[in-house]
Amino acid sequence: MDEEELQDDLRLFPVSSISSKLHQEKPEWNFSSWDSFLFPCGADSREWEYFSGNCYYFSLARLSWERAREQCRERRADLAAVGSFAEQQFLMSRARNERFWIGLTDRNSEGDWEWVDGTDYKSSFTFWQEGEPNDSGNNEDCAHLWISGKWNDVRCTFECFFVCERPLPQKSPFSH
Ligand SMILES: [Ca+2]
Ligand SMILES: [Ca+2]
Repeated sequence: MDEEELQDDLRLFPVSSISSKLHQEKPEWNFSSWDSFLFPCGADSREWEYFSGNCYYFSLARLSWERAREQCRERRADLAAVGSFAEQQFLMSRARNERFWIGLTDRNSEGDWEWVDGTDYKSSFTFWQEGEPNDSGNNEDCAHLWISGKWNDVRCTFECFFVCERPLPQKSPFSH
């Protein structure tokens, strides 16, 4: 509504009537609703960040890829699967050139990269650093974000930060 319409509304509905109207609607717009609106990933877990239908957790601790994945699963999530450049941009804006594990590995079969969420690797977005993945020392099977957010493979026992991802909770007003 523009300013003129707003003025009209204020004339039609004196403040007292608006305030009583708000009061009546309280059950619909209670604190819990506002929390879901302001914190779609959960008001009680504000370390989770929302982006495009998913919630992301950026770890403060460094762990091996396997331990990192366990930590994500304990949070009802999994290591992040990067499905688009938009998602990549979001992740790199937070990773800030630090190493963060993502849910991409070729542990099962050398050179056959697999996303933990089942996304088909061969037909999907990739963002490897130039010259990577290089399986250095024949022992690099887990992928992480690095300089400028580009991906590198490193040994899975290396300890670095990690990013978990989970779909937005169903109860949120943003989900359909
Ligand atoms: Ca490898
Ligand atoms: Ca490498």
